[in-house]
Amino acid sequence: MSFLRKEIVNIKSKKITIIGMGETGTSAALLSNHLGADVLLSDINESPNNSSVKKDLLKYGIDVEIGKHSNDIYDSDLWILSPGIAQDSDIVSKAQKRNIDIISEIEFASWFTNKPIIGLTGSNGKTTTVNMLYEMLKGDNYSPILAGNMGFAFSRAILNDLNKKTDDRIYILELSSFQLENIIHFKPFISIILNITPDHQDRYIDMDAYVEAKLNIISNQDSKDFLIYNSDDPILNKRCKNAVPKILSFSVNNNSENLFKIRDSKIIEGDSHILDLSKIALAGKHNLSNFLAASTAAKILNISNRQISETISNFSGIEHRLEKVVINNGVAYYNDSKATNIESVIAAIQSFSNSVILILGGKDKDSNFVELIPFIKHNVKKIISYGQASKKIAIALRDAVELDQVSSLRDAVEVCHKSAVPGDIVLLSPGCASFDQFNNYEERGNEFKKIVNEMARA
Ligand code: UMA
Ligand code: ADP
Repeated sequence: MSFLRKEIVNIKSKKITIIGMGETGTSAALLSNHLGADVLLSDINESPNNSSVKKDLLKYGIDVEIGKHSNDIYDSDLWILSPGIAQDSDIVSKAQKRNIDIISEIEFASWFTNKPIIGLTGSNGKTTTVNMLYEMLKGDNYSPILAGNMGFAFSRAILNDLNKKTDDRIYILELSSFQLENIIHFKPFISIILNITPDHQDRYIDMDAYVEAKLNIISNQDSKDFLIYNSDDPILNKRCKNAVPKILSFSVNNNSENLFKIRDSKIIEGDSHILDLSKIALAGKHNLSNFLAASTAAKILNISNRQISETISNFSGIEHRLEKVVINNGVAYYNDSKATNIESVIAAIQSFSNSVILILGGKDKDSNFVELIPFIKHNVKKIISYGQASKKIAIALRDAVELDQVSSLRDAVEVCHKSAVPGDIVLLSPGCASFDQFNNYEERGNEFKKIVNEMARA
């Protein structure tokens, strides 16, 4: 059995193994079971949550194993791999040796729709920008659905749409590099690449491998499709210029080739004045870049300039991304828990002109914290490092700025509270993953907000 030609893909009665039982695996299991496949869902972890999901899935007749990957996983025509499972893991190598076709869940779900797909990737700004685009598209002509890395699996969206009349459906997919590994046919009508800067270097052999995974987004596009890319990004500039699809770029620098231009502190499109930069609801040059990306895609889809400018002036951001928590004694506290790599920390620092006390730390992703030095010199007066990466951060930055090393997030906030004076910004922009002390970045951001609000009330 081969899945290499999309027109002959038929999964009825095929044996499908799905590895990982999070949102991705569970949704892929429900979709493939619904379409008549013989499914085995396997997860190494026997958590209470997995036990409860297993109970639910058994009701659908889906075979589930938890707490192990048994040899049954290799008795399969096709593997769907959750994004958290690395290509070089033992089970993947064994499946490859047995010539089992391995695909990502995004690839899998895309087999079951002919509706247009907008695929968006990048190292930073994905969730923010897909939400901006969603706001621009919802209206009379389109019925957009957001799915992918933002937390709602594409398979779940496809399953919900089966047997529904959805003529105006358009899927807006947020895609991580992990989800773009193991792509065979996946072909967005519009692909958007926001930026490529180092991230997930603990997973990839080198930066090139990470870049290649991201660029898989355009690998099946043809000359009728579109690619929108950030021409301010040196890697993208080099790699996208000669791509096969129709190319549109965006830039926060006044680039004459772009659909949207920045001129005299205004966003301009052709002869139309879209908006004064001062009217943009979200702070930071990085968010202007995100808006230009979303607006360019909206324009391809004939969205009016009015709808675009209304979205830019009203869109107030997403939780855990430079989110203002409280002003306490003249000190503003910001939760940027989703800043899990160096570039997003730089974007956060550059969004403020006031003095910043910066909390960095968490689980290191093999990042080079020294890259922060030119930026912290600008307006960061103190750094508090905490968690597993605290020592590595301290070694990298202690000669450049006053730095305190603590163990927990609570300790870090307490030090900030004591050190800050009116006019300062206290910024949690950790530059690391959360998994050393929290289940995810949301939990870390919520804990930060809880501590900060407690202190404000005390
Ligand atoms: N597992 C195994 N065997 C292994 C390794 C793991 O069974 O050898 C199991 C784990 O026990 C766990 C499951 O696999 O139960 C986890 O799968 P997963 O990590 O792929 O998690 P999902 O819950 O399916 O979430 C994934 C994305 N996670 C990752 O890419 C790590 C979610 O992105 C995404 O929202 C979701 O699919 C829906 O599409 C999160 C993320 O951190 C937010 N993404 C990274 C980022 O944004 O930087 C890429
Ligand atoms: P992603 O989904 O790619 O992780 P998010 O929109 O969730 O992106 O934002 C993650 C972090 O990156 C936040 O700290 C946010 O402030 C920052 N950020 C958003 N857009 C950009 C950008 N274009 N460049 C750099 N950092 C950005």
